[in-house]
Amino acid sequence: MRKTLVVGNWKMHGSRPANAELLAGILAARPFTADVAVCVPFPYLFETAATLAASDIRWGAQDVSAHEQGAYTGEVSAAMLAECGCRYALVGHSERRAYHGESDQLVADKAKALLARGVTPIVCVGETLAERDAGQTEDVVKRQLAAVIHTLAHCAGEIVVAYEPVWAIGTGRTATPEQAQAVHAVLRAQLQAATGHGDRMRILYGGSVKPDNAATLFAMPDIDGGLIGGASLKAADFVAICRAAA
Ligand code: G2H
Repeated sequence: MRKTLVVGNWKMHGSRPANAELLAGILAARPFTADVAVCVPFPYLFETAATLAASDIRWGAQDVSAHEQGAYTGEVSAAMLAECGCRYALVGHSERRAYHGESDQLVADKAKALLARGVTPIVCVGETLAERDAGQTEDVVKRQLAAVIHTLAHCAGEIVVAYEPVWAIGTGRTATPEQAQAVHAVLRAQLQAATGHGDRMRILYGGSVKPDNAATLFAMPDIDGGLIGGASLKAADFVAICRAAA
């Protein structure tokens, strides 16, 4: 009942020639049974849109401002992302939380700004290694998600959640399917209790997903796809992950 979603997060990688090659490789591999999208750096959004517009591959951004418009130098608004045809935007990626001091509330406000413009937020949550070792995983991810649920209480529209344990990001160390499933089940129960339709909301796993571990992760009952960083930069790897979705 929940269609698998695989999203590439290019982070701060790419160039016009490299992007063209990567997108051509993805397009050539269609059709996919999963929904597929790529979240690209802002300057590449329009060109990505032009490349993908005639296909069923969607595109999105990696961040957004919580403000609607105004004197916010360097920021990009949700309305601008909508103009670029973005279907998705990431909010609260751990690299934004860690390097840019983003709070739970700011992440929630960004998600709200996106929904107001018809862009689906992919809300990232996840614990650090120290938090996991201290037995705080559940408390941390529930706190992060609670801010979003509270802020979006009366907003209509789809949200996607991505569980990304910080200790598994770009480290080559993936959460086991069982570790990830346990957290996903907690998040789904929280979504269900708050909205009544958590069973219809997609919860992605992110953190060193590769072609050789994607299928076992996606087979878990509450893992509805993946947010893919490093392995989304090579068409063959990303395509293999997209195909791992049953
Ligand atoms: C987690 C993930 C994508 P990677 O940040 O968001 O990156 O797959 O490189 O761990």
